[in-house]
Amino acid sequence: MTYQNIRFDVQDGVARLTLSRPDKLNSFTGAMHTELRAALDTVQHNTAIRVLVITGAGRAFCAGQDLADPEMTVGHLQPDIGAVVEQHYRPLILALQNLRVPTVAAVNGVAAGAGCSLALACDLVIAAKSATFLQAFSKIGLIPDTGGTWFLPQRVGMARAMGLAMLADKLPAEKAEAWGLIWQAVDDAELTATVDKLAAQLAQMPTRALVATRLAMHAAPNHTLEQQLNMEAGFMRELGWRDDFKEGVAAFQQKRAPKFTGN
Ligand code: T3D
Repeated sequence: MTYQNIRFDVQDGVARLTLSRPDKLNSFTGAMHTELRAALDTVQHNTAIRVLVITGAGRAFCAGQDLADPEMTVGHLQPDIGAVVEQHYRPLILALQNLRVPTVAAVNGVAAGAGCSLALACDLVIAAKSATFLQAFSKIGLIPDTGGTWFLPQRVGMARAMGLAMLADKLPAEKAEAWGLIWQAVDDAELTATVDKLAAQLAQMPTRALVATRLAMHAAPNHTLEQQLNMEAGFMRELGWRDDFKEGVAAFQQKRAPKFTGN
């Protein structure tokens, strides 16, 4: 597929997806969603890929839904926003949640609305210190979608999630780090190097274990302790048969660095 609204490249096991409508702060259009789906499908099926990095072109990460995109409305007089969410945003977040590789959001600038939710749907969020996180939804009479009502309270607790969602104040990256919304805020000039190093590290790690960690962590809030212990046992059983477990133990015993393959 030829991409017009994103850039997508793969190198050394790292897939980089750049939202690329910088003049509109990389806001989502129907065309961009189509391209995102294609890129995520490539990541899911190309076993050479071991990590996905998502970032934005220009000064923003993503300003959420393009509020001027006619393609995103279903029906002309009364747009069915629920249908837009079901057709575009729901599949996007489920694809990320079920992706077979770890994901990193490199938040280079403002992440607003569904753009903020997109970042929070990634396993690790690294932001430039000048970046901000904005639950823009209440300003236009909507609720945090694209998983926002799920990710926000899990990451920062109910009091902060409610404050962010209702008041729609911009949260600076350093405060987002202090609140546990994101993993790390770094100097703007350090963002690319920090993310490149992290991505290279993740690409050498036992991929299946990282993804099982994501799935188990996110399942926990809806499980009893016993259910969670059962889930952990199931993942441990599956991972214990894998090459990467054998390699990890062998490397430990032979006092050498492991060479994980993601299998
Ligand atoms: O179908 C559905 O609606 C369902 C899905 C909903 C999910 C959602 O994401 S709802 C939330 C949508 N997003 C927003 O409400 C955010 C709107 N944008 C802003 O609040 C601000 O732009 C920012 C806080 C993100 C950044 O502010 P600032 O001052 O740095 O930039 P700016 O001047 O406002 O924007 C620069 C340009 O980008 C400007 O275009 P222009 O005037 O230079 O031609 C602006 O219109 C454009 N832009 C920014 N955000 C959007 C956008 N254009 C379309 N849609 C946007 N979301």
